[in-house]
Formats: sequence, structure tokens, C-alpha cells
Amino acid sequence: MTTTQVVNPATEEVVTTVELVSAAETDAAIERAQRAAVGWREIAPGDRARLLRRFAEAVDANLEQLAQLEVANAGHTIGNARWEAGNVRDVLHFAAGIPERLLGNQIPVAGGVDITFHEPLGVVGVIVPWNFPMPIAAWGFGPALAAGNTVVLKPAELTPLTAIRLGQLALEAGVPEGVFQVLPGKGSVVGQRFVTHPAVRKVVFTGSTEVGKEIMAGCARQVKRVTLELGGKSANIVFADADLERAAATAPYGVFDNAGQDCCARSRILVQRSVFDRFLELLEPAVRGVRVGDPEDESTEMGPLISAAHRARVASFIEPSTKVAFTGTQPDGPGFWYPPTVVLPDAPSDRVLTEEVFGPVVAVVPFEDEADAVRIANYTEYGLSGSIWTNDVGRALRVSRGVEAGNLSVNSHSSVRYWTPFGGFKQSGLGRELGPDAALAFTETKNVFIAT
Ligand code: TAP
Repeated sequence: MTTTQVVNPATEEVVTTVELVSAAETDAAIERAQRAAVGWREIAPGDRARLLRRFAEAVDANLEQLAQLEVANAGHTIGNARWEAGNVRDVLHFAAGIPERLLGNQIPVAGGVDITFHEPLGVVGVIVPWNFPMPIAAWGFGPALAAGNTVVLKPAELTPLTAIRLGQLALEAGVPEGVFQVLPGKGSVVGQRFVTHPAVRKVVFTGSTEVGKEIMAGCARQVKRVTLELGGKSANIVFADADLERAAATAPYGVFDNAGQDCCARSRILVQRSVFDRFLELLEPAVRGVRVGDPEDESTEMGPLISAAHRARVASFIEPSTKVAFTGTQPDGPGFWYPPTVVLPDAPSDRVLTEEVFGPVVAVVPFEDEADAVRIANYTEYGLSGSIWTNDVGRALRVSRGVEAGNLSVNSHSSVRYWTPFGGFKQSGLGRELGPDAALAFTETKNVFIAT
């Protein structure tokens, strides 16, 4: 039996030990899910909806426990962790509206009636990263279950605790055995079986672009459906006509939330040259003011990084030649801490401008005009999110249409609502999660013609 130690990133103490699922156990779970799929798709829509609602209520009743688990396992601030558990509840409530609204079409044809059905795929495998263990899991399993699929879910090896608890809560809520199974294990073992086992009909993967490409290539062998949510290098574009005070005061939270371990992190701040120096003057106190520390403290705004190895990777972006404009604070003592860090890159090809840091490091660069801003924003393989700060509505819309990214916000840094679509352009991903069409990513459209 293989086990893994779960470590609290804020204290470096071992929280617990978790047994890892083997390849043979993964196969057995997939086969259970395949058997359970027969009954699950036959459950009356209203009953499936009711079970999802009960699952949501069980999450709500255990919200504080789930949040505390995430604080201990992932070092998330308690405020964020509560939001994340609440997001799972809300995604499930939203999903509970799906079974009774999975509408097909009746299409006019000669000589008969033509109708379409949205059929479930069967078993769906969901592979989750360590940065947002709860919401990312729910964005996959909520609509997948609602559409009549069964789900096998692999949490990241570093952060399995909340997923394991969600699996228990589903059973307690009455979701039948085998319909939703959580399989803690290694990506190379459990995740790979999702890709290679023919009974898994779709893989939803969130994680690095590098692993996402391997998953996609593996799935191609069986023409297996994939949704990919990958990395980002998003731009926060600040025009001279914007409310500079607000843009500067909020910019740290657009990138340092979750210690920058966020695929939507606005890790490049593009500032119109005429206000560049003024913006940096305003940004400095905002960055120094970010409260970094004990994630259990209600007033903390940023916690630690997930692991020592990840901290070393983040630190590698700051080379001796890197121009660091200023940094925020970090606590002393144990924990994988890294301070909020603002850098001024020399060239567009600087690693800190082209690669995803996935930590609290932001690069600030000047631009000349609207066209230049869009050009720089798009100078990346990624295209997940971004922000545009301006008081000119026409410009806000023009730049929104020009930036190649799936999730943009104007005069704010919001990316995620469970009822709006989420996903990336270019190498940030494939397909969309959440939003009104969430369930359609977990169905096949079937057309039936009936001669009359
Ligand atoms: P990855 O190393 O890509 O891991 C993500 C998940 O995939 C983990 O559960 C991992 O398992 C599993 N995995 C690894 N290799 C696999 C393989 N060969 N086959 C199947 N599964 C495999 O990413 P990470 O380090 O956890 O997360 C950080 C990265 O994810 C960042 O680049 C970030 O941008 C991206 N990310 C993107 C998004 C969105 S929404 N676009 C959200 C979060 C994160 P283990 O447990 O073994 O690691």
C-alpha cells in the first residue's frame, strides 16, 4: 500500500496520511462507475435533481469543516476557503436545475418528426490540481452528474482532503454508490488510467499546459472527449483615463490572491506610459499593505505557497539581474512563504513575462496606445483571463474584443461565476466549464427521425 503525507504549507506540519489508489483499484472503481451509470441515467430527472440538491445541502451543512480542511491542507486563507466551499454548494444547486431542463430540439422535416436528445457520455474522469481543490472539482462533477454521467475524480496528491470529504458527503446525501467516487493517487497512475481506460468516455483536466497536452494526445487514441483548463499569463491593462487609485489599489488582489497560484492571476500589469510612474507610486503602498500571514487569521489576505518545491520554482524567476521594484511582507518561521513581488522586466522575452510563475510575482510594463496594449496583451501562448481599466466604454469594449482571452473583466478583476462560461483561448485550454451550457460538455447530441 502506498501512502502520502499531507503537509500544512503554513506550518510544515504533517496533517495526516492518505492511502493512494493503485492502477488496479482505479480500474475497479471505473468498472463500478460504469455499472452505476446504467441506473443513474435512468433516475427520473426530478429525483436526480433532488439528490444533487441534497448533496448541496450536505456541503452547506459542512461548509466550515470543508473550509478548515482546505486551510490546513492548501494554506488558503479562511475567507477564501469558505468562499470555495460555498462555490461547491452553489455549483451543485445550479447543477440541480439541469436534469429537468436538458432540452432537445424538435426540427421541422418532411415525412416525419425529428427530435434531438442530449445523452450522457457514461463515466467521466475529472483530474484536479492543487491550487483550487474544491471549486475545480465541482465545476467538473456537478454538471457531469446532472447530465446523467457517473464520475471518478482524482484530486492532486498534495491536496486530497476536501475531495475525500466531498465523496463522503455525496454518499451521506443519498447519491448512490459508484456514482461519484474520489480516488486519491498519482497523476501518472490514477490520472493515466482515466486517459487509457476505454470505459472513461471523457476526461476533464485542469492543471499545467504541459500535462494537458499529454492528456489530450493520450485521449486522441480513443477519440476520447476532453475539456482542458490550463495555464495563464493574463494582462491587467490600465489606461491613463482610468480611476488610477482604484486600479492600483486592486491590482495586488488581481494577482496575489491565493498567493498567485491562480490560473487567472493578472501577472502582467500593462500601464499606459503617460501614467506609468504615477501608477507605480500608487501600487507600492498597495503591495506593501497586503496582509500576508497565518491563513486561519480572518484578516489575512495571502497565505503561503503550496510546497517547498513550488516556492523554489517561484523564486527561480527572480534572477540576480531582475529589477525588483518593491516587495511586500512575509512572516518569519516555518511555512512556504514568498512575499508579493513587483518586477520591471527589461525585454518582452523575459521569462517572467512569458512563463506562468504561479506565485506572487507580477511584472509591470508600459504601453503607448490602445493598439499597443492589445498587441502586448496577446503576446503570449496563453489566453485565459484579464482586466481592462478605463472610463471610456467604447475603449473597454474594443479592447475586450481585441484581447484573445476567455474571461475578461472591465474595471474589476472578477473571472468566475458559476452561471457564466469559463475557459481559455489558445494554450490556456479547450472547451468551457460552468455557465448555461455546462451540461452540454457532458452529453452527446443524438438525432432521431421518426417516419410518420
Ligand atoms: P499538473 O502537474 O499539471 O497536475 C494537475 C493534475 O494532473 C494533478 O492532479 C496531477 O496529479 C495530474 N497529473 C499529473 N501528471 C499526469 C499525467 N501524466 N496523467 C494524468 N494526470 C496527471 O499541475 P499542478 O502543478 O497541479 O497545477 C499547477 C498548474 O495548473 C499551473 O500551470 C496552472 O496554471 C494550472 N492550472 C490551471 C487552471 C485553469 S482553471 N486553467 C486551474 C488550476 C491550475 P499529481 O497529484 O500526481 O500531481
